[in-house]
Amino acid sequence: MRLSRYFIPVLRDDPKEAQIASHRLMLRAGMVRQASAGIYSWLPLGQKVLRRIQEIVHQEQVAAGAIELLMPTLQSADLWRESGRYDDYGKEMLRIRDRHERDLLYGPTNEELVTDIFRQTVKSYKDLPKILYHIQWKFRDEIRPRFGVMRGREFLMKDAYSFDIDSEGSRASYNKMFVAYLRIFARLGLKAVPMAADTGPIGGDMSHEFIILAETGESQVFCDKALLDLDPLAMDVDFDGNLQPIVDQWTGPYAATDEKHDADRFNAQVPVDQQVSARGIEVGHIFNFGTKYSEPMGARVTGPDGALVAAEMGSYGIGVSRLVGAIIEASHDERGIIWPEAVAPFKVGLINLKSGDSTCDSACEDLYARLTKAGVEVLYDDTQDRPGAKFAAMDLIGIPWQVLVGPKGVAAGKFELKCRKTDERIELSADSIVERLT
Ligand code: P5A
Repeated sequence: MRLSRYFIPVLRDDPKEAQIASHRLMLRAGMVRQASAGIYSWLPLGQKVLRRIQEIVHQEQVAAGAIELLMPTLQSADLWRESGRYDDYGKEMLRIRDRHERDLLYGPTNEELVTDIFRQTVKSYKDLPKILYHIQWKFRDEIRPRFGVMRGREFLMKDAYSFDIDSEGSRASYNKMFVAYLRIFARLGLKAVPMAADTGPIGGDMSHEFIILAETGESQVFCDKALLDLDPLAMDVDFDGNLQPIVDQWTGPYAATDEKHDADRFNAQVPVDQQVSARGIEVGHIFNFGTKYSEPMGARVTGPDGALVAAEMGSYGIGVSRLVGAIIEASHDERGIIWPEAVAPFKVGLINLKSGDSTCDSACEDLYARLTKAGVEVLYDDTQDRPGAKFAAMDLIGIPWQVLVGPKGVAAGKFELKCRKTDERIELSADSIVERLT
């Protein structure tokens, strides 16, 4: 992509409304613009990152056996009356009335809707287990939307729902999502710790929040430092096998959110020098709630003995749009964002230090064409800005690799390759640069 033809409206100054780094940097790097309180337009750079995250989430959900569908954002209030949550949900639910005076709502979550789909279609235990998921916008009329996309009113969520014939099966589904979540967050370059958590309006008695430690996090959390040293991508995972040993390994050491914290147990179980007490960002939350929805909504299937039983269910959420902010909180410096390669909007930023100079232009065009042909996404700064401004913008946007092309380099046949994260720079020939980056 040529920057001159693209759309990245960067801001020179810090926006006043931004209290935390990710919010400030997302606005400054031209990733989002606020449409109204807690509601954002995703500009091209933001949308690209959002897509990258979704792609990883999709891959890992499918690998774990989940099946994608797409449910609407608007739901009928009647379904929520059946589960009893229409009144319980309170002011966070955006209620809408259509021209026929029917009550609708903008979905804050989809337990009711997916249970309705299930009860209409699945009749026998032979069709179980099933895990259905989608990535869809949600609306919660948060009283205090803040920190940009971290606590929005409209936000993108991946939500999955499991259906099993008995609690044992339901536990196995929970474990699949638990392990899939460990892998997803690790692939996104994050260290997320599963912690025992409260269930709130979703319900049930088994629940884990996946938390990233960050000073700007909204939750107070406590855990054993040992959990921070585990690497989910080093585990051998067979989603068709027994995942309990992996889950046990991750739930054995102490980890709890504020609401579930037990100071006595923490002190007894974790040596003082291993105790972590910190702020955290909740990027995922999984629940096992048995028949809380299937029973009142009549989602029953025939079991092996011919008797009708309510499906055992769980639900599993990831804050996809929140993750964009969370990744930035975990990976930035005073100059801007540092994207992990897995989610970077472009892999390479190609900076022409003298646009208009024919030798620089042709060296850049050559590199741009070769990298693009090799399937590498390049943002080519072909604008007339000063080099200083180009460096600052590229650092702000946070593309992992920068290639600097100036008259001296062209003359010597060497160009500077800079790593955004380490600031390391090396001089290489065009061939070596292409080789390194592909
Ligand atoms: C699980 C999936 C649920 O809604 N039902 C379907 C369950 N869980 S949850 O914890 O309430 O939300 C799941 C994740 O969504 C993100 N999230 C938000 N992101 C941005 N702004 C918000 N206002 C917001 N509220 C929730 C969190 O990452 C949460 O873990």
